[in-house]
Amino acid sequence: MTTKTIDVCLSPDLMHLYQVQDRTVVVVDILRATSCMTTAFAHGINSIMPFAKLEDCLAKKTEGYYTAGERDGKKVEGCDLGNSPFEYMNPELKGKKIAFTTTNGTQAIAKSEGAQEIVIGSFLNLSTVANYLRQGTNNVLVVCAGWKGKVNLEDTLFAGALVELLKDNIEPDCDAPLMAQHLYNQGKKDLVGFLQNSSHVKRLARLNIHKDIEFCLTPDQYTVLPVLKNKTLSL
Ligand code: 3SL
Repeated sequence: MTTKTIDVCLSPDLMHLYQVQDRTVVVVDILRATSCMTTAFAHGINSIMPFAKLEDCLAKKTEGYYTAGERDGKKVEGCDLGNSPFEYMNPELKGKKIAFTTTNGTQAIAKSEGAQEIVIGSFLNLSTVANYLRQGTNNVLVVCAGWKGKVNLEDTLFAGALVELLKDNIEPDCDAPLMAQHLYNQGKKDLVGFLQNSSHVKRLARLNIHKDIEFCLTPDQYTVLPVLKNKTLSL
């Protein structure tokens, strides 16, 4: 039996370096898009349609979708929802469809198009993602959403957590997974503290959303695994 491999794309702008057609891609945007998506499904949302462009997202309103929009950390005017995981715990959203666009997370999903399979990862469903990848037959690529093409710590830490959890089953493909794994092992005892000087934590702290940061860095709150099929995420 050949050993499966795991690689990490540290920014969507590096996607041209990776072949995805035979891989399971895990898209991650810890702060906060994929954490919101995980939370939404755990609280009973029916489906999420991710959009790179705001206007495409807003157009879905006429088809009965709730719209969720974030740019530069702030809720987009005219959207029903922003990008705090706590908004997605609202029982009124149960069974509803959401059209979703964010600065980086939904762009990373768009750039992963063509993958054999796309799943959504966050610390909130970390073990569920790891178990799924362990049982699957595909090689894995973790796509970090980063920030406007730049690498960030929090998505890299999540990639490292996956590499660490899968180390007995899936082999690192290159140096990015090894680097991410080292980083995670350094920071795992106190992820919030480890990230205190990171650029996006500082950005979000200016918006006064420490609660979101702490929640998004809490492993294994949920067991859902959102999967993209026909441009729509569902369970
Ligand atoms: O860029 C994104 O996709 C967002 O998750 C960024 S923020 O956390 O809402 O600022």
